Amino acid sequence: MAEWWRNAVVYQIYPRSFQDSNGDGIGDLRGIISRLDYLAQLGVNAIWLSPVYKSPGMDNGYDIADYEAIDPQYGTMADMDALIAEAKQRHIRIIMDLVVNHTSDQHRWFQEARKSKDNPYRDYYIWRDGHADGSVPNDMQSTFSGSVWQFDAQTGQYYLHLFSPQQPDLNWANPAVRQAVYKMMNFWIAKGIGGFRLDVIDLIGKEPDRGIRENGPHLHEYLQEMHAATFGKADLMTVGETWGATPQIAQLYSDPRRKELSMVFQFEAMQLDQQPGKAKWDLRPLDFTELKDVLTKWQLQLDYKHGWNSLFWNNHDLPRIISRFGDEGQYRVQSGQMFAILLHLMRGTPYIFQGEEIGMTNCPVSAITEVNDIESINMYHERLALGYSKAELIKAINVKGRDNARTPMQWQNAPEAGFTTGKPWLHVNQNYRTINAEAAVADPHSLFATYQALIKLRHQQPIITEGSFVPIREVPSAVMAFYRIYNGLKWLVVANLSGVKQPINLSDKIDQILISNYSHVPDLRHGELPPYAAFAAVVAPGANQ
Ligand code: TEU
Ligand code: CA
Repeated sequence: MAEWWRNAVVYQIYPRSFQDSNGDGIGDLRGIISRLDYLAQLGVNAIWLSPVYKSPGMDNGYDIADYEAIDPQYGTMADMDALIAEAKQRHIRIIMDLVVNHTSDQHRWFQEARKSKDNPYRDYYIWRDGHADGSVPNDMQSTFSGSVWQFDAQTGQYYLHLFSPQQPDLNWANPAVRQAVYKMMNFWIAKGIGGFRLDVIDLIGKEPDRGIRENGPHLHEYLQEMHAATFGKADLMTVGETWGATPQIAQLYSDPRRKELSMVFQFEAMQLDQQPGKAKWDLRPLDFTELKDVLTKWQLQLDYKHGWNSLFWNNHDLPRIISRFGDEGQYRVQSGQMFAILLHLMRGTPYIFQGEEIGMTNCPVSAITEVNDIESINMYHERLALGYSKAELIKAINVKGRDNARTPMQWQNAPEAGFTTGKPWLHVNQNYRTINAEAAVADPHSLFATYQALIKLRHQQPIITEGSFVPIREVPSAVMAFYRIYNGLKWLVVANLSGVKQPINLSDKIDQILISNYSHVPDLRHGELPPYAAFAAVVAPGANQ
């Protein structure tokens, strides 16, 4: 299996917050181009670009009004072509965000569809009559609060929106919708892009009349059809966003014999700090054993001959990992390095979200007026009406809100962190004076240096991509340790997930340290791992037992 993406590292850019080039306070394509050398220095192989298409911006671009046009706030199609070309010169591929579960209500298809019941585009969306008393067709709830059904007075019917009312769901059961999407995908493939990240792709097979939202009965059929009609013949990487995947489901998507996707994002570990069966806002402390068990389960249960994992801690929807599961104070760098070493030495394709490589942290707010994200704002008002207190809601937003990941990239110790010469669309985290790319790049012991080393290691050592994963069970609950084994070579990876010292007692002998976030690696037999310590080492042959 020689596909390029198996030993690639992908960097996610949230364009709005990456680099502004014209002082309007909004990141743009020219800004990204100006930072490509930084990404080349980091060593990444691909950029997953969050949406830059024409959009009214209700959900920061995840509400698309025209899939084949660039939104003027991000630049022009010529800028987009330049980005693809400039990236290619640096051996970096551009992965486009494909948001086809829904469009914007400003998309021409929807504008047509809502005109009349017999409009040719009517069936591009999902319309239902209300009950005799006028009430909604059923009680399904939107991810962004409230009913999934929005009444449209013009034709007297409801349309389905799993997200905001400005994001009507496409009707994938309609072959014309599917063909229109494939045509659009081929438009982008012809431009020389490197692949697609498929937004909430597990929802396209929804059957609202049966209450089915994810993993609908025709989902995989649609993906196989898409594969054949679009990226199947090209050398592209595809990654589906699938909140509801189990390892068995992930296998269905990523088994090359089934001709669907390269891999999926699954979020099991990302749901460990919420109360089971409740919303992400219903907080619960992380249990290290659970985190370890989930990571291990995915490594062991996906059959690598016939499937592939993605690996990530962060994205534009998630709080920053250092603030979330690590320590944003005293051990900010060490905990960030521990998460990096742990993740990048597992099997699968790793993703880095902008700012993760310099250890950016959450950015708390004190009132709802400081919040931009539609999900947080809607939840706040919904729960306020249910009797929750403002203080507990702001707390939940500070722990889990999506703006945490979306504050502007911190480039240097300069006004607005060097992100813009104007007023940024979202506040800059004031810790930019110490946490910024310029400082990180200059420091050989920085988190940036760790990411750089890990990426280089992956590119040089096939054991990281190909080696088997063997968990080590005889370690304290806050320690995760495993071997990677390949062609007679054996690596040991050890990570202290906690902020307290942990004993270690392993019988291996170390030949060579590959990477470590402390200057000394403890004695394996009777040693002690300092807070958040992590290292990888080559195990001396035959020295075990
Ligand atoms: O996210 C999918 C999704 O379900 C999110 O709403 C998720 O539940 C939530 O953000 C967790 O905090 C994708 C995109 O990544 C997200 O940015 C979009 O808002 C959403 O789809 C709609 O397109
Ligand atoms: Ca701009």
